[in-house]
Amino acid sequence: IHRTHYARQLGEDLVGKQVRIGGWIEDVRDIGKLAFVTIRDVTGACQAIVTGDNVQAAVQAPRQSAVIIAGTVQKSKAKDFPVEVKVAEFAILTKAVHPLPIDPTGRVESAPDKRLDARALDLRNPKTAAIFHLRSAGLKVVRDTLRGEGFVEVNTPKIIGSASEGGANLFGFDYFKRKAYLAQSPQLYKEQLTLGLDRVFEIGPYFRAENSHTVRHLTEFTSIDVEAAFLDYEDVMDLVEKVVGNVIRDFNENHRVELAAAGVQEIPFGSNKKIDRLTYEQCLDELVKEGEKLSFGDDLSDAALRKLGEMHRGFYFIMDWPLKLKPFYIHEKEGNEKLSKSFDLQHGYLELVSGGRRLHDPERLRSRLVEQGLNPASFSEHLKAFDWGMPPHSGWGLGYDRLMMVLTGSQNVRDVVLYPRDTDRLTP
Ligand code: AMO
Repeated sequence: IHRTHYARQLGEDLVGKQVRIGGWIEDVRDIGKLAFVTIRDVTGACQAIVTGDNVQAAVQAPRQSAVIIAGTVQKSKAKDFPVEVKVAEFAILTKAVHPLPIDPTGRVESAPDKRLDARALDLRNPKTAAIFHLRSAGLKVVRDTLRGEGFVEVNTPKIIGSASEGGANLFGFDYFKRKAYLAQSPQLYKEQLTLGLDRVFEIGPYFRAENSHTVRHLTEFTSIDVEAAFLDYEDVMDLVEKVVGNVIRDFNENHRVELAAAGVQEIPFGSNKKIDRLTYEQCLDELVKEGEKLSFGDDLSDAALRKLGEMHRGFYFIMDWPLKLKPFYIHEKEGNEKLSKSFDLQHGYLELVSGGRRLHDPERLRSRLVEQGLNPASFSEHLKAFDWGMPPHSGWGLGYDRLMMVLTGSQNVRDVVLYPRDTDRLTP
């Protein structure tokens, strides 16, 4: 079952050499005494020339069956392939059972739901595969960037005993005769951890009982969360810029092939690698001028964000939101307590990141909980850490699925998630 080379490695330097290639059958052209078989593997396609006793096996092999071939590399006359493999051994390892639910070559377009139903097979489509190669590459850049800034990667529980974001949208379930919940974010843990680890980040799945049918909401999504002691909110905005900028640079410089397969030539990211920082009030003014009926304190509706997204193409921050629109843990702005030290990173209408400076004073945190109608007693486990010398801290949560959606030019978050979960979808 072992191979010596991947399809992409076959070049003129190998002419005359013996190779074994493992992959799947994409196409077979039967010309009587011989057959041309296109074999694809994760790196690309190659051509195999099958002769003699192997012709019948090749011609009868169902497309997409797993095969291994062995033979000699020779120059090819085919326009798509500089070299080909003259096959001595042709072994079908597992037959694909037809009809297949989708055509992974992409020649016949399949409905999105059908593709998701057959996701593993869909990954044989180079465009789909490219998206998930990019997704993996991006995570490496994020990890490298954050580690380079002194962040420690942590893993906090996903089964929790009380809400972390205030209570809405929680999935609850029975936990050995007690009530437990799926984590909506690592918010409380990551804040506590700045006490001892100073700078932490976590990449993990979070869960929200979000009853919305949109192209950007899932019930399970991947978040990149950071939290850092002794940094203010503008410092962690710089960090967002660095993380997102590094991912974009890596994709543009090192992953052109995958980007092109996904249908993207180059990801634009401003000339000076800086992202515009608009305040909430600036946005409000711009929107009011455009005829939106909004006044201070109103949240920005989907329609308003779409309008704003047309005025500010690409990435931009909205900062200094009204305090009352933000969760209990967000710090007010000194000198104007109606405002908060908070921000969102937007791409057009789409929110990618939320973050801010947090309250570190336990008394103020307690009174904020009460102001927001929450019971401090339910947060006692969290609050006790604030009595152990909590440093001032700031952080953010970045929806990685949404970032990948933007960077791969996908219109639906489901395109960049292997096995998406939403109100309708629980399988595969
Ligand atoms: P927030 O609730 O804004 O903030 O979430 C942070 C980011 O996570 C992504 N996201 C989602 N993506 C897909 N489907 C969903 N249902 C979904 N919900 C959220 C978005 C969003 O911007 N604790 C704070 C972050 C912080 O302050 O550190 C939080 O969870 O991209």
